[in-house]
Amino acid sequence: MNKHRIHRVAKLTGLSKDVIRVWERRYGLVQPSRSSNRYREYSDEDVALLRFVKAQMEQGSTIGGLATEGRDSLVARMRLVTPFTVEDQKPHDHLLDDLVGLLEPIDKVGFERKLNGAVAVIPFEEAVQRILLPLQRRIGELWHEGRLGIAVEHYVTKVIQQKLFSVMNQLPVNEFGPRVLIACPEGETHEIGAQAVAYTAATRGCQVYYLGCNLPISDLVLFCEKIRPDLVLLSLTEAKTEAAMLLQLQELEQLATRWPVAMGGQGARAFGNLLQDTKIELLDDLTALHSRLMILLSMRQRVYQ
Ligand code: B12
Repeated sequence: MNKHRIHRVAKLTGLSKDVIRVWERRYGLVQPSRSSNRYREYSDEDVALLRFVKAQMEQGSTIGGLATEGRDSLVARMRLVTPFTVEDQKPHDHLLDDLVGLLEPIDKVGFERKLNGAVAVIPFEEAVQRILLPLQRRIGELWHEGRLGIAVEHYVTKVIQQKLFSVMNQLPVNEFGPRVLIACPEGETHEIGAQAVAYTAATRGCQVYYLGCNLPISDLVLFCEKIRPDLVLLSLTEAKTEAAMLLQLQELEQLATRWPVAMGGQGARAFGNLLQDTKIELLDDLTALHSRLMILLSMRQRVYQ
């Protein structure tokens, strides 16, 4: 996860450096760690929390009241109400142009330095939306147009995947979180959509079982019997023929009689009409996923209260 110095936190939140320091001293909602040279270092969650506190105050809350509520409760509330904003999703087009320019001929050091530098200075969730997913689309399109070799495409795809996994692996495992299984059905080899879904579910406090791409439905069923998931999320990027989709839906309908199943991705959206008559939910995008996960999490909270 990224660490941000106070001047960047001020830029990202719209709060002055003085206000951030005073809130730390008086209210302790955000307690930055210190770098080896004693600079304050704030996590992505700290930045998100400060943004949330600022928004709450603009709607009439006081900092004293919010501080009394406490960090844990505020973080829980923040997760319930903060979906992706439009601003968070705007691709970083200039950066993408620069990155693509460093690929032919390949300049590994230049490419990774530029990408790492850009990802490190904004909250990671925003970097996923504005840099990593658009980069995957851009690179894929260049490959499809025959303007980029498969080896270079694979290199960039792996860099993107490593980033998503390394951040996911740093998240604490929430043993009480809902069990969410994520995969791409057999035949689907576009993986990044599923990974973005896994990352989103993990950051919302779910226990994520990520099974990757090309998973036969029969094996998915066997695995569900072992882990009894609270939700199965399937990602479909490629639109199959209608006949192939109908066959796959038949199998998935069986699964959906036992566990909640939802699908997303452009391949699933293309067959929204077929999904309408099934038990399988269609989730349009990551914002819809966020809302769906919030329902799941609030049901879970009620069970444990
Ligand atoms: C990147 C890409 C590739 C990469 C895949 C890298 C990888 N390992 O994943 C490479 C270059 C290898 C590739 C290859 C192929 N590709 Co390709 N590829 C693309 C491309 C450019 C982007 C797809 C993508 O990854 N998008 C990034 C994700 C993050 O965005 P997204 O798909 O929109 O997903 C978002 C939402 O839909 C949502 N979401 C996704 N899943 C889910 C699930 C849930 C539950 C929820 C809630 C949300 C959700 O979240 C995402 C983030 O917002 C598309 C064209 C395009 N511009 O879309 C073609 C495309 C998907 N590919 C296509 C094809 C045909 C292929 C090949 C089969 C071509 C071939 N003949 O060999 C191969 C085989 C696949 C493979 N992996 O080898 C076609 C599919 C056509 C169709 N019938 O639908 C497309 C549409 C290109 C085209 N215009 O023809 N491809």
